Amino acid sequence: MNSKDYIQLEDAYGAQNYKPLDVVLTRGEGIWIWDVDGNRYLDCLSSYSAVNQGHCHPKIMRALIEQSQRLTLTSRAFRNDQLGLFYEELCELTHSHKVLPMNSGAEAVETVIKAVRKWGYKVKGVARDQAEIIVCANNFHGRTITIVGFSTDEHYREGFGPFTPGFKAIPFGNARALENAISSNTVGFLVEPIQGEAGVIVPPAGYLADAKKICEKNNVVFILDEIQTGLGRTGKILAEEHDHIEADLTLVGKALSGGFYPISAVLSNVEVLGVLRPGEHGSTFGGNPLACAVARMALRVLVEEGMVENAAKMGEYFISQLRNIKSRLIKEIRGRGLLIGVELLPEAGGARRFCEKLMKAGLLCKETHEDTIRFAPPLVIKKDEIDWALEKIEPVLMAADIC
Ligand code: IF1
Repeated sequence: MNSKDYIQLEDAYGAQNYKPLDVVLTRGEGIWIWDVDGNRYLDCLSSYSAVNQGHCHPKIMRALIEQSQRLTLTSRAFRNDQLGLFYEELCELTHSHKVLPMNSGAEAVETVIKAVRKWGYKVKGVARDQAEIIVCANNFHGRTITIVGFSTDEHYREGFGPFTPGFKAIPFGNARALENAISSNTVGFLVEPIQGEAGVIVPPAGYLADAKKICEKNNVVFILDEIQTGLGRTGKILAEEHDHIEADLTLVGKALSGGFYPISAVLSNVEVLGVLRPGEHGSTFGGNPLACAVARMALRVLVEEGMVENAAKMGEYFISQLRNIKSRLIKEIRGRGLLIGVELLPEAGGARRFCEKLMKAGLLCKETHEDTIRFAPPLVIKKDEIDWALEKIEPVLMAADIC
């Protein structure tokens, strides 16, 4: 079978909830992935930052295989020998005190919504069913009904109502707007340190620190969604470190397993998670031994192999070199570490075509919000590999004929 055969099969049987590039991948190693026709590509998406450690990292693979031959799932009706060690190692790395493990990023977001509402009623004294959570315009926190209900992007909401009440959206990056939006019913402020899906929108310096101060002053829980920005992506373990702050609650996922297995977690620096009593929240697979064993190794290689420092160094280099490309199509280049967005001017006709051209040149990336190309390679990328990528990117961005 060749690519065309696989595509036909997928289209014949699959729901059409994605419009993927027509590349059929079959093998991955580090920053490289191969399609079924033997073509090699540099992965500049890292599965939206779930493969920070590089594809099929041998040590994480070994941890998966070894644990899968011992014990995979016990349910939380019983304990297992991986969970406590995972908690301890994750808390040490992120300066957290409590962990609640889940599976997908959206489940971690739903968990934090439940916990912070319950904290509002039990601790802050908000009247029953009146709790309010502030979010930012152009947010992306997942795809459940509650989460898309507080999205400001019609594309994610259309046809899925009615939605969950109790959310208020404010402009991203504006601390004053946060202060003005807080009421006596406000229990939490949920925000991404950098808005990934919105187009790699980096807030003004000090915004997160100001937001944290405003939350502290108003007894509001400050929640950072680091599912995409966390675990080294921006050149720090957590993106909050750029503002020298610690969120009250932090969400991690994606690269928590290096792309081997769905695992996410809610990390707490205050006793918000303490309001959840036995039986009030959970999931079948949350905190299973296989996920925990994989996550423990994924975190270990991230640190032991210097991936976070590499992301900082290589990200700085990648951004500086992109900024040297004198293409009249580029509106702005944004990012931190290896989370980079190249926004094109409207006259470029949308970023998708550039991603298709880059695919033909051997580089896989993804457009976001029409005009922005996201570059987010695995954190193990080396300088000469970035140079290789730039040799493909420059001609595509300089090509006048693409318009
Ligand atoms: C898709 C992008 C989309 C996230 C943040 C929570 C979640 C995500 C900051 C939910 C997930 C993924 C979902 C995936 C594509 C990708 C994505 F933002 F990364 F680009 F969709 F907008 N918080 N983002 O980025 O985590 O439940 O997916 O594990 O849905 O196609 P999840």
